[in-house]
Amino acid sequence: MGRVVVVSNRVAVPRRGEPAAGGLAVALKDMLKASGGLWFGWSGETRPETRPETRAGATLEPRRQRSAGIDYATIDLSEADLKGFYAGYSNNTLWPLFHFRLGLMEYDRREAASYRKVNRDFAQALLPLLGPEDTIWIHDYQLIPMAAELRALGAKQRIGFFLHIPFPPWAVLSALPDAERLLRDLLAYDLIGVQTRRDLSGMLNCFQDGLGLVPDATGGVRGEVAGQMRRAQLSAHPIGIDTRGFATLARKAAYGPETQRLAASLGGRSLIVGAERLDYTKGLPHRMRGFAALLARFPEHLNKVTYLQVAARSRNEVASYRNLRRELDQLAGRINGDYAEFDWTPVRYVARAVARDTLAGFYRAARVGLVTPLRDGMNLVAKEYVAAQDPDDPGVLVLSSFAGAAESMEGALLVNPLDAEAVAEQLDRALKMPLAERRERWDSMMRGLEEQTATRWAESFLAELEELPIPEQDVFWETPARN
Ligand code: GDG
Repeated sequence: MGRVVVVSNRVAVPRRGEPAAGGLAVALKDMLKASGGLWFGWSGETRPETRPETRAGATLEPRRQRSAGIDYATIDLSEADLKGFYAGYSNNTLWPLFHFRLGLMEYDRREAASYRKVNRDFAQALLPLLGPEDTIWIHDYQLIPMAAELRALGAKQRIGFFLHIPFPPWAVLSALPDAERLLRDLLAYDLIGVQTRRDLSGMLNCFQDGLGLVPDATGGVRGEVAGQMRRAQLSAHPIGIDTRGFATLARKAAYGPETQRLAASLGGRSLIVGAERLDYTKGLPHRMRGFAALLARFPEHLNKVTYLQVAARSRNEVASYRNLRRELDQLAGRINGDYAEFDWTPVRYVARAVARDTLAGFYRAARVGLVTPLRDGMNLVAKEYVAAQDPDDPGVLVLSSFAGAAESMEGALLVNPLDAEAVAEQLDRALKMPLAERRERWDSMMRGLEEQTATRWAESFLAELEELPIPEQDVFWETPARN
């Protein structure tokens, strides 16, 4: 039996004294520990351009570390790579495109070349660390071409890919000048996992309309990549959280000093909570306008409700993120200017991250979780909010129908985040919802979350990958003489 080798753009090697990581990292680490696996990716550090390994054609030597039973191998990126591959093509081209935001997408051929170069660097650095029986699991939009690069170098192992963000249909994807190449890159994987049925249909539509590949009866597509005919299986594997662990964290945090201070400061008012990275896909300005519409249309909530928005700063190197920050600063200021009383501030806007347990306590203290992204692969905040509730007196989740989570969280009040009046109506409904209905809705969502955990997600993806028929090339790996 080989190991599982996880590849992700960022690898967070745990340092002593650091707080416990989020559910996804925990699930992956448990799985890696069990398989004696390896985690490979970018260290988060940059290296000077003058170092010899920065020269074209030179293979990067990964830094090896072992921590808590897991092997880590990381490489540094140059400043130029960081700009072209990461800030440029990954976050300023693919991220807006995959979230259906064509107006924000920028394209630059040099950045596209940098994206490909870094994927090749990753493949070259990983290849010598691989054994023939290993199963490789590559994550997310930054690394789509990595399997094609590994195949071009001769890798025959099973390689799976999981996309954490949405996948748009061809009508949207075709705006990308490299769209066909990117689709072809995907064919180098044995299994492509997406979050939802909606993403799956987007991807199948792209293969069909973009490459003319008709999916077979079991949801696979067959096509040529790196000089080989390959078949990629496509399937939806919705990600979950460590539901029990998060519920425990929230229960404990409720007695912690931060949650106690928050509760005392509310003066008996209901709390609406939102928490995410400060990202334009999360619909923060629309959400603030929805909250303002609640105060305008339903004056009975004036001085009775407080909206706390935690917005952890993110990707400050990209201009659209800096613009968003300015817009939110203004909006929060204006809503408070319009509606505040000398003893009540309707919007509390915190533009930085809070500790994970503090956040869990805040979720539990909130009567409403307001999660209204304009597009989202899944959205774990929605799941965490539900897991954090007090079963005897649970709050209500108001959720965007454009979050992947909406496919499986039927107990939420679904809303189109672009319609401020609709957000206001659902907030009003949530704030007035009787206990019996809150319990019923919460029970149904919590049952789903207990089944669909992060661990189950990782297990089901890997089980499907490992059950796929071994491609013929694997035989050649064992006996290269036959080639
Ligand atoms: C991508 C996809 C998909 C937020 N604020 C703070 C904080 N958070 C934590 C949340 C949650 C995580 O960050 C955010 O996860 P999401 O799933 O909501 O969103 P993305 O970061 O965009 O993740 C997404 C996910 O991948 C997994 O596949 O669901 O659709 O876009 O865990 O709690 N954590 C702390 N302080 C904060 O202020 N400590």
